[in-house]
Parts: sequence; C-alpha cells; structure tokens
Amino acid sequence: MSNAPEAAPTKDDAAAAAPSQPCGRGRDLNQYKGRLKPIWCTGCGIFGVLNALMRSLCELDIDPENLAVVSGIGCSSRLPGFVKCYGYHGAHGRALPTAIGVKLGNPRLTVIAAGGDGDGLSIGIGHFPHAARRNLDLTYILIDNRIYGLTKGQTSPTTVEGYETKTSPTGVIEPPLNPVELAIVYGATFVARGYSAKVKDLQNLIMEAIRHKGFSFVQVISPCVTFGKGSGFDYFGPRIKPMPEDHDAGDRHAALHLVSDTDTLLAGIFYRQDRPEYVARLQARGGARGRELDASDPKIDTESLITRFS
Ligand SMILES: Cc1ncc(C[n+]2csc(CCOP(=O)(O)OP(=O)(O)O)c2C)c(N)n1
Ligand code: SF4
Repeated sequence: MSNAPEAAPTKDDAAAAAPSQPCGRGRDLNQYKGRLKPIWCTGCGIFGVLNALMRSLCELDIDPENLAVVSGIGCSSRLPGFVKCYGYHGAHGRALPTAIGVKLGNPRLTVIAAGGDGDGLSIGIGHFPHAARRNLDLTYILIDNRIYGLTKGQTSPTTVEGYETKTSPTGVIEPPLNPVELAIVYGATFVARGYSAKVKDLQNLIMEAIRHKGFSFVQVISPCVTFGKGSGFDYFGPRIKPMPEDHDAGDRHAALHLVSDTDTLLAGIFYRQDRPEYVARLQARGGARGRELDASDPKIDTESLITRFS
C-alpha cells in the first residue's frame, strides 16, 4: 500500500479537507491526513494515538515527503493508511524489520513503526530485542490494548492474569509481559509510556521520541472499547499516573524499579541514553549500507519502483 504525498486527489481527500487547524511553523494538521478515513470503532483509543502522532509531526515540521510510517497487521496497524506519508501496512509482526529496511535504504527519512501488542510481542517479538540493541534511529509506537482487537478479542502477551477472553475462558494463566521493562533490558535508548486518552501528553512523548537519535520505544495504553471488557477508559483512567518529577531518566536501575510496579501505570519517559545510532556507526566504519541512495543513479530505477508499489 502506498499513500505517497504526490498521489492524485480523490473524493476522500475532499472529504478530509476539514476546517484549517494551524500547527507547527505555518503548517496545518490537515496536511498530515491521509486519503483514507479511519475505520476504527467509535471511541477506540487508537484515534488518540493518530491524533497525537499527526500533531507531533506537524509541530516538528516533518514534511510528509520525508516520512515513512510502517506497521504490521491489526487494528492499530491500520494507522499508516490514515497519515499522509510513505505508508506500508505490511505483514503481521513485521513492522520492525520493515522499518529497519526503510531506514537503511534512506537514512534521511523519519521512520515510525506502529502496531499492536499482539503484532509486536507475540509473532513479532523476535525482532524487538535486535531492533533495540541495534539502535537505528527510528520510533516504535506499540499500541497496547492488551488483547487482539482485529481478530475479535483473543488473549495477547500483555493480557493480565485472570482475564477472560475467547482463548482463555477460565482466565489467563500466565503473567503478562511488561513491554517497557523489555525495551529497557533489550537496550532501547529511549523508553516511554503514554495513554491514548491524554493526547497532549502523548504528543509530547512522541515528539521527544522522534527527536531522540536512536531506537525510541513508546508503549501507548490504548483501550479497545469493543472487545476489552472491563479494561476500557474507566479501568485505565485512575491507574495512569504521571512520572515522579524527581525521576532521573538516565538512571537505568531507577527506571527498572519504577516499571516493575505494575499496579500503577506511570506515564512519561522512563529511560533515555545517549549512544551513537547505527547508521552513524556504520558510516564511520565505511560500511556500504547506510549510505544515502543517489536517485539519479541510472542503476536505481526509483520511478518504476514507486509505480509498482503504488
Ligand atoms: C501470520 C499471521 N498470523 C495471524 C494473523 C491473524 N491476526 C491478524 S491481526 C492479529 C492480532 C491483532 O492484535 P494486535 O496486534 O494486538 O492488534 P490490535 O488489533 O489489537 O490493534 C492476528 C493474530 C495474521 N493476519 N497473520
Ligand atoms: S476492535 Fe477494538 S482495537 Fe479494534 S478498532 Fe474496535 S475498539 Fe479499536
């Protein structure tokens, strides 16, 4: 799927042409709306993630032509279709390897990978530690509703113990994974948690994540209002608390201590570390990969590639 910025206007474009919403340096939020309209259930948390992401891109003055948003499969993975960008709605669990390939192919792009807890932590989990330790400069937004939404409410790796789903009719037996804890342990250099109902706070986190030079991980707690029985906004609202002001995000042990409290869901930046990112290290060693592609090179027929994948 491609929703490349230069695509011809369609009826959907016209429908999306909402009243102007100035943001950033002379930009308008509508510049970031894709050709398709979101088809999530009314009230779904993912709307808040999309809103926060588009506002972040606008505030950071990121041109849609320099932006790639890639995903796997799931309700949350539909997100690239609704953003004006080079979008790729790929294979289940493969958001990260795709994002890595895009970034290596053109390191100048801002690359965002997005997907659900099932996509990233079930079938796709093998990619997570390697993306984190590699420290390529990309942002991974894990949209966590604690179940499989698209396939109608099965258990995911973040479903809490005792929770009843179609695949755990007597309640989940295993303890859940803690994605923030994993990201820190795997070596991510920026790790944060946000909440889809707090769009402004989430926007600030996503902006920090994009600004960070290296692998940034943002877990977004995002209720599924259709299949997440008992774990909607009413459940999460009182549990989400702001990060203590005195938390030192450079202190890995303190970050791990805070994230181990699973009764309270702290939102904010848990951990950040300055570590040279992958492409810079590769280029410093004279590596062949990570060089910017020269579009005028006759051996690289970019036009036919764009036509083929449009
Ligand atoms: C290889 C493969 N296996 C299984 C599926 C079926 N499938 C589609 S989405 C999904 C899980 C969706 O859950 P999640 O990633 O958490 O996203 P959500 O829909 O909750 O946003 C599964 C198992 C698939 N599409 N491809
Ligand atoms: S099924 Fe759940 S996650 Fe999917 S769009 Fe509906 S509310 Fe959102």
